[in-house]
Amino acid sequence: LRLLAATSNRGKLVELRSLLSDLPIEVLSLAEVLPGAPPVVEDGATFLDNALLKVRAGALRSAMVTLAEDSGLEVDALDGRPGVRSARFAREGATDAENNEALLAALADVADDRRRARFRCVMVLLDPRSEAQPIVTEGRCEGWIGRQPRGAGGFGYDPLFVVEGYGRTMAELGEAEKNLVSHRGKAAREMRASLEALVAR
Ligand code: ITT
Repeated sequence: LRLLAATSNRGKLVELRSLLSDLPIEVLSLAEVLPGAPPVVEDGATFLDNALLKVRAGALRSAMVTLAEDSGLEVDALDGRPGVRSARFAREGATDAENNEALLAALADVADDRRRARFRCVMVLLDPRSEAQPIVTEGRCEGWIGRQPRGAGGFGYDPLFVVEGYGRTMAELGEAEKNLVSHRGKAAREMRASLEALVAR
């Protein structure tokens, strides 16, 4: 099965390829399938809204089975922010380093026991060759926000996100370990049966 992974985020693409590597699926990137396509305006209010915007745009333009996901970090002390704005918390087009800095600044006065947070990932699969509705799965990973970045793995807020029960940041886990505990890993495993059904179709 040829699958379009409708994401412009390099870190997500690497993880999606790894998570699906034991299935007979060729994961193609937006850059490979739709070079030069304009970015999708992600103005939805929820992770699901944005994931649907991305999967529908990808499937419409490519006519391929398409997988998209919208994800982000919810910090309790910030009433769930940055949430759907995680990629642009510091500013539009921010780098991961800028976002991490902005998050540390926003939490500077928040005590250690009030820094609880979670990563969420809403994943959507759409087969434009059928009338079927998009299939939606979700994964979450609980943890808290540290005081300084630690670790060199992963991407985004990984160096600041201390995984519940691990005492290490997401960036201190290896790729396989991150996949086992991450929001994206959980959403992808929940999507497996649907992907296998499409492979068999
Ligand atoms: P696409 O929309 O093209 O997929 P994006 O980076 O804009 O790429 P999102 O709008 O879903 O994707 O924003 C997700 C942001 O949430 C991402 O840029 C990171 O800042 C953060 N994030 C999501 N998953 C993460 C993870 O596994 N580790 C660290 N940060 C993550």
